[in-house]
Amino acid sequence: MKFHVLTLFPDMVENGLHTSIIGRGIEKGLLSVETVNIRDFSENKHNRVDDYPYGGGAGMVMQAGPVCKACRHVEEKIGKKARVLYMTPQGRVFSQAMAEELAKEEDLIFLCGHYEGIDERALEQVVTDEVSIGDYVLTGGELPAMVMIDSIARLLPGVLHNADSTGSESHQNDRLEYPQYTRPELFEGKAVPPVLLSGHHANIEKWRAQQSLKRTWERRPDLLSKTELTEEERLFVEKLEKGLAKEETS
Ligand code: 6GU
Repeated sequence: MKFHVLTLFPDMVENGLHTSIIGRGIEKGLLSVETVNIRDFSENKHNRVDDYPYGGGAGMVMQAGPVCKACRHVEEKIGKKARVLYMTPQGRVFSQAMAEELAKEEDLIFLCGHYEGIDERALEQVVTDEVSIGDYVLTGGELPAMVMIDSIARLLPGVLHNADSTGSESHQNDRLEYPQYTRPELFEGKAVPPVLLSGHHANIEKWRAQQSLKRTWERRPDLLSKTELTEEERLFVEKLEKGLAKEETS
C-alpha cells in the first residue's frame, strides 16, 4: 500500500512514520509513505502558498493552485485517480471501521492543511473524503494524517508480527480490551489475577471476555448499545447493573 502525503511539513510526517512498527513495515516493503511538499508547487517567486482571505478576517488561507497541482502530480505519478483524504475537524469522524475500509486501497492521498484552511475550490476539485480524528482542534493536518496512516498500516498483512494481534483488541467488535499482566507475579503488593496462572485456557478466555465486557460497560457504554449481546453476556451485564458481578470478575 502506498500512502502519499501532501503537506507543508514533510519532515514531520517522515520522521514520525519511519520509526517503530510502521518504519519496519516500510523497510520490509509492505507499505510506503511518500511526502509531497505543497510549497514546491507555489505559483510565485517568493515560494508562498497562502494569501489573505477574501472578505477579510484573521489568518491566511492556502491557495487552490499549489494544492491542486501537488495532488495532480501524485495522480500522474501513480497513473490513476486515488481517494484524496482532506484532514479537517469538519470531516466525518475517523473510526476503526473506516481504517478497515481504507486498508483495502492500493494508494491513498492525504491532504494536510494549515493556517485557516484551504481555498474551498481546491477541495471541490480534488478531495473525495473529508476526515476528522475527533472533536478537538489541531494546528494542522499532519498529526491526523499520521494517526490515520498508523491505524491503516497496522492492518496490512505482515506489518504486525503476531498474525492474531489485530483480532482481539480494543474496538474490534466494539469492545475494549481486557487487562494484561506480565512478570513479576507480585508487584508492590499487587498480585496477578489467579485465573491467569491457572493454565486453564477455557477459564482464562471466559475471564478475559468478561473483563472486556465489564470495561466496556464501565467506560464506554455507548459502544455496547452498538452490538448484539449473547444471552450469557446479557446476563453478565445485568449482574454488573445490579452490582453483583464483583466476586466473579474483580
Ligand atoms: Cl483531521 N485536522 C485538524 N486540523 N484538526 C483536527 C482534525 C483534523 N481532527 C481533529 N482536529
